[in-house]
Amino acid sequence: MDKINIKNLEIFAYHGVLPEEKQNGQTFYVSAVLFVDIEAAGKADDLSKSVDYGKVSHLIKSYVRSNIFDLIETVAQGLAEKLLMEYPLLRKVGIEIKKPDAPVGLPLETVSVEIERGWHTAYIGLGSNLGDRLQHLRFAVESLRKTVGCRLLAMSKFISTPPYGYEQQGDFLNGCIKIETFLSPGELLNKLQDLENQSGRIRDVRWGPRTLDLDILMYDSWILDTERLYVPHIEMHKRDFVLGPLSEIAPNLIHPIYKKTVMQLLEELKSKH
Ligand code: A4P
Ligand code: MG
Repeated sequence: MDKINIKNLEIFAYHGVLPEEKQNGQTFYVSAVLFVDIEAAGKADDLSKSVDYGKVSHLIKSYVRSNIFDLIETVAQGLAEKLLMEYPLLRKVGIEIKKPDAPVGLPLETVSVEIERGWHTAYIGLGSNLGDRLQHLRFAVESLRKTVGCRLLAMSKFISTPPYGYEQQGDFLNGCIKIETFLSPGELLNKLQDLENQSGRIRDVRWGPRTLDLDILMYDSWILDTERLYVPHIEMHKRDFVLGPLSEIAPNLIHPIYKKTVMQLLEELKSKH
């Protein structure tokens, strides 16, 4: 992807763990790599189709000066999030923060941190079969829409489905949404579990009744197999209540393990019934 570079912007600011760093301040050098598709701007000679590096530089300066953090890691993280939220055309941003006068007590040129953060596409499955089901699903969608670092891109219809797995329970209302997020999969799961808890969910029976269930179905085409998180969702290809709504908003999305589209997985599943 195309890039715009801002190199070694000099900013006097007050970040550091030691009290004297917060008191006296020191010079930081901030570099940013802005990943943005600039072909249209280049062809039309039109700044509104690109990201204005002048404005970005001023925003970086004001952010770095007006906050005081212990860690340059925190400065970099906050800055990356701020830029991604502020500039819709930015797909990804790289931030480097150098602190040449860091009080290390040894001769060195500089210490620095360097991070990259960007937007990812995720699909979330929603389910509820306790209480006001529609209200719970709406609450989840609206909360995610308002979450910093999440943008709602598409939403399926909500459908009523018979319980799968543990059958001694009421019908579910299911749906799914497509979001863009700069949260990592782990942070996104934290957010989803937080919303499940806010809806009053009590975890007792596995696959049992719940006010709100939010599962990460896909996260780009990443494959994750960790203690907390399995992505794509381990059961999604076996469930019509997932594939049905998903096929409505992403029929051609390819499952990175089975290498089949959502539509193909749904048709295969239907042919097994
Ligand atoms: N976890 C691992 N991978 C993921 C992921 N991709 N997304 C872990 C979300 N969580 C993931 O989940 C248990 C643990 O799974 C989490 O702590 C997380 O670290 P949970 O939500 O606490 O428990 P659960 O939902 O009872 O278990 P599970 O296995 O997630 O169940 P499912 O798959 O959510 O299925 N029938 C119909 N018709 N509609 C439904 O929506 N849902 C279920 C629950 C059963 N039957 C259903 C429906
Ligand atoms: Mg779940």
